[in-house]
Amino acid sequence: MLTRRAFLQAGGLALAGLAAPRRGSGDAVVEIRMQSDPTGAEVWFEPTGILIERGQTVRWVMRSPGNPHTTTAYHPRNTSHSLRIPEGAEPWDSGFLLEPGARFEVTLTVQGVYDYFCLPHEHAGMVGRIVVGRPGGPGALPFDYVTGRPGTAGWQPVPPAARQRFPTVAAILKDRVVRGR
Ligand SMILES: [Cu+2]
Repeated sequence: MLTRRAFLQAGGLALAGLAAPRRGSGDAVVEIRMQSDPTGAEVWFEPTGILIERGQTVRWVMRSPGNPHTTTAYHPRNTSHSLRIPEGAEPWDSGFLLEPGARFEVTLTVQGVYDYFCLPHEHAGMVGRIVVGRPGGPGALPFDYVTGRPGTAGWQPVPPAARQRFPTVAAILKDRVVRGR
């Protein structure tokens, strides 16, 4: 199950965006920044790939003035996108985060691979991948696994520009944190 939490109090267990969660830190919050370069031409999640433990909370934080972003799970309930989170997990969609410092959190309790995107920037390759515990589920399958599969008619394929930007599951398992830039 996945829950949307109220903001945690300042001074809590937030880790710096690039700090890898340590073993046994199952209650720590992992931060992912939504970034853009000064011109707004480049947009990305930082880090883009991360390995966490079951039950950890992920917090996306807006760091991109004037360039709104979302964090949105690959799931048919989110504008008919392909399913790329575990079958037993709830999809999330933050809606637009506008102001620097705006944030959105989910707690991920189902093991597997979670792929997500930014709604306005999916075609610019603004996507990310989270592995919770051990990899598995639809997010661990190739992007074209939906082809010809019953029940997937109408699902939007992951666009080519986005496919190139996902870190591999192997890289996430090896490094725990994969930078976007
Ligand atoms: Cu974006």
